[in-house]
Amino acid sequence: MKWAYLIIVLALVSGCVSLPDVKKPGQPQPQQPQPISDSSRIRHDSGTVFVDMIARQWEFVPDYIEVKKGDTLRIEAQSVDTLHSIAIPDLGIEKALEPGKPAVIEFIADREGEYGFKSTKYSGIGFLKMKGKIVVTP
Ligand SMILES: [Cu+2]
Repeated sequence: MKWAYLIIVLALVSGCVSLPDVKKPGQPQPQQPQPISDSSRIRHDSGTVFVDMIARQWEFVPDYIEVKKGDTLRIEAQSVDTLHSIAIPDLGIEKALEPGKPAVIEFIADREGEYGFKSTKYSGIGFLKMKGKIVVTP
């Protein structure tokens, strides 16, 4: 019996097993992630548009990017929670976004139009909402 007790204690201490998180009434709820301003993550610099993008359940921030035809678009994307991806089907681009492993997408926006992007990895119930748009203006 002592051994069984010791094993349970070790499992709890090591984090293999966790006790259910008991919510006490009156305790503050955990904070939701704050929305991050889109424009703060987009920087224009002499013909290149730099985008510092995050992917999370279940959105891209920013989810709307406008560039001028001829601009170079450089997107550095990273997941802040679980496995996502960023795919731009019309451009044949797809990159997996593993947490902690940023991916870079860079291309010259040489055709006007709208290019949708999305996550193609199932990342939970809301993953179909993970969409955005790149607009290339004249
Ligand atoms: Cu996703």
